[in-house]
Amino acid sequence: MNALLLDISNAAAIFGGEFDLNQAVAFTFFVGSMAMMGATAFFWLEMRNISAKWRTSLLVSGLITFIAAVHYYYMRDYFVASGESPTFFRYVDWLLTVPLMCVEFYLITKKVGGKIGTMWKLIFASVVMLVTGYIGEAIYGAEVQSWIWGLISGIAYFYIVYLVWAGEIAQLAKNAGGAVLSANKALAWFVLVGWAIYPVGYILGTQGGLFGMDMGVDAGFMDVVYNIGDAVNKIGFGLVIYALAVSDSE
Ligand SMILES: *C/C=C(C)/C=C/C=C(C)/C=C/C1=C(C)CCCC1(C)C
Repeated sequence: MNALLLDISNAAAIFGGEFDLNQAVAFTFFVGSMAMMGATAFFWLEMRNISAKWRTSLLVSGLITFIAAVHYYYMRDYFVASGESPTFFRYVDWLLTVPLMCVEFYLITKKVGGKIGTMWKLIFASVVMLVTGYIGEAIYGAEVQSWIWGLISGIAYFYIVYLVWAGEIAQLAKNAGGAVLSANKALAWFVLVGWAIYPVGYILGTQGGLFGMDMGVDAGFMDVVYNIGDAVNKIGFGLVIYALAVSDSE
């Protein structure tokens, strides 16, 4: 409750004109947590209104936002207590939620012949992307070689982009046509555009992120960008799947 009051007074301070970046950051963690919780309730409660074959997809959508809601709750506390970016928690959150987003691609194409091996390729690439990104940001962030870790991470990212835009996932969606094809298109846009904010953030916010050049962007500012990006990516992703499930349940 104290936390809530603090956030409400933060909001008042932000909208009242005395802008304070730290308060804005804490506030976006708080709103992020609430938005993810609300989305979770929505996805799970809607499971009974759609045809049985789409329920697992909606369950996973809710798991993604639920895991994020819990992490956001902790990240807000960590940030308020230490004044530092909760990089570790953010990566733990991503390490759980991004592979689940990969599972979603498998689940929507499974009904048209999608293979479990494709799911593992996506999951493996996402783990490589995140582990190398974490090493580059948290361990070598202040050093020149952080851009090399960022590059390896970026290659894994583009492999995921390839799989969903032109590779196996895209082929399956094309064969399926109709609602699955359009849902895959929308999800692929999320991966290409929505997910791109993270490498951009890495380049701007990590000291050695761009070939060793320090772009000097404030970590707090990056937190706000990530918080907005996460909400759009995780809730938006789930809503695309919800729309597919509804259109295919009629
Ligand atoms: C809900 C959270 C999501 C969708 C997080 C996605 C994160 C990424 C796509 C991160 C990618 C990175 C690179 C491609 C290079 C630099 C390091 C990362 C980890 C920021």
